[in-house]
Amino acid sequence: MNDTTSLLTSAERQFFWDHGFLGPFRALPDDAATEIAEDVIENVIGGETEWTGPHSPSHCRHLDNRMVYDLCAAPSIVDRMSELYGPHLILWRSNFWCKEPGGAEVPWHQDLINWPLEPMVNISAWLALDRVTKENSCVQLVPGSHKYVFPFESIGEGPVTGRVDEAHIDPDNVVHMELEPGEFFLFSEKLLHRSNVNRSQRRRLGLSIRVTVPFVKVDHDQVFGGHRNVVLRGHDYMGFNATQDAPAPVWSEPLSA
Ligand SMILES: O=C(O)CCC(=O)C(=O)O
Repeated sequence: MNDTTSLLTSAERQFFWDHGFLGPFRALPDDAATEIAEDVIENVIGGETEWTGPHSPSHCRHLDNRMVYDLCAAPSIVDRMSELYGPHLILWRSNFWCKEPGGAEVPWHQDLINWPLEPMVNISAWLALDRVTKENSCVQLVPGSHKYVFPFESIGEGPVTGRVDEAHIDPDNVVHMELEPGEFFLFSEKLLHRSNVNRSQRRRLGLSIRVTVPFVKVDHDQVFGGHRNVVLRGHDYMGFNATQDAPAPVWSEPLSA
């Protein structure tokens, strides 16, 4: 890796490998993120849609909405992912996480437990579109937990299907990932994380962006019937997954910080 053109220092790359997360970094300006948040609420997860995938309308909207795809493809995010996972990156999933005041807890979990990837290789970005603090339930995470797979209890078919018991977590080793609109952090599919009940009067909107590499086989039917990957960077040099193009552009400029 040529450090003169890298966004990440070698110390930051080492931090990611040691701790399973990295950030925050900025993907887009604060005011642009705030404007996009309203667009997402009104037109993506709140608007009319023919999208009937699971967890519709919050899940995998990069497949049918260019604005969502552009968020997933923000160079600040993809460049950093590429410095950790290489030049060929595959976008296979995305989820909006909108918590209105009073919105429910997301329990401690590791993302890998129900993901149809073989082998299990994924890097996620959690991008804040609202200001995210402890009060409105920022993501909490356990540094270093990505080195283990924890036992879990099944909790159903929601966006999170398994809960890891709090007994496995040292409360003194929990990081609260507070973010300004437009900021994101990166994390591994094995990192233990959760979020609290939203005890504030402020909404909390974020987007999780899930990215793998071409040698990982995705069981598309387990994501949903008709699911496809989108090549985010480089090319799909294996070619054994189904892919589609990104939705047609509506903006002339890529998002930048
Ligand atoms: O935003 C949340 O509350 C949970 C996020 C999460 O579990 C994830 O992005 O994997």
